[in-house]
Amino acid sequence: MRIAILTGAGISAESGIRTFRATDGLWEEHRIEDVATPQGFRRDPALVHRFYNQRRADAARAQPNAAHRALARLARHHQVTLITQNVDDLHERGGSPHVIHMHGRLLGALCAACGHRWPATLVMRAADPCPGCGQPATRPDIVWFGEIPYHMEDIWQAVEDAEIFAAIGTSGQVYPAAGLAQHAHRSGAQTVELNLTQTTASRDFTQHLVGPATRTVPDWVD
Ligand code: BV8
Repeated sequence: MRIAILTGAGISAESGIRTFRATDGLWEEHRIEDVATPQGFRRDPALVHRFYNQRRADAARAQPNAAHRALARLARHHQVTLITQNVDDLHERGGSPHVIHMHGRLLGALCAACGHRWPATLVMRAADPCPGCGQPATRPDIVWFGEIPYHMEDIWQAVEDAEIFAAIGTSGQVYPAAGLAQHAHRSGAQTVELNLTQTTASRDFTQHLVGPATRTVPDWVD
């Protein structure tokens, strides 16, 4: 079977990583414009680095859960394209061999001046010189609002080719990720949503598995 899977913050919630749009979510405490846009970074790079340094520390302490591990098992028996909006590395640590990080990675650094990429250190500062060009223009390798998500051609293609499309733990509020279910549906895939609740994107799915990811994902996989 060719299976395309899109994961969001909900799959890492039970590993102790905060989601974005819950009442105790990250966007309740931080304004998107301040910490997750290129304009915010230009205005106050130190604030943005503090936000991501904290998130890097939180992710380093978290452990993959039963849902991450179940998706790794699925890939042993099927042709799985695992697309995540998450910037943590819990899919990799849960055993998934190939993960497409469409919104970037906490473990990556990017030079805002020349585009060079290198592994992030736990604590980063904008004044850190780029190993490529030497400019003090270090930023997290994260796709912010208004920027183009990574690997979009491969993602659209995998979703179009999939026989099954599953979205796990995502609210379906951020595009283009939120448009993938409809694309899969129109391309003839069976579409399944795994979430704690119904979402604004639920109408794009033919099947709904409601409950915490650590229960619904292993049930669905095994
Ligand atoms: C782009 C940084 C052009 C990473 C993130 C006006 C109208 C329409 C669109 C736009 C518009 N204005 C701007 C846009 C475009 C914009 C957008 O969609 N805005 C929305 C808000 C309207 N999009 C962009 O700017 C994107 N770029 O469009 O470029 C383009 C693109 C392609 C081709 C050409 C041009 C860039 C988007 C990237 C944004 N980056 N953040 C970071 O710091 O982490 S987005 C942010 O939201 C997160 O990164 C995350 O990846 C993303 C999605 O959130 P979710 O993962 O879904 O998390 P959320 O909290 O919302 O939901 C959690 C879900 O889990 C809930 O449903 C909950 O019920 C569930 N859950 C909780 N616990 C569990 C659970 N489920 C199961 N088990 C549990 N235990």
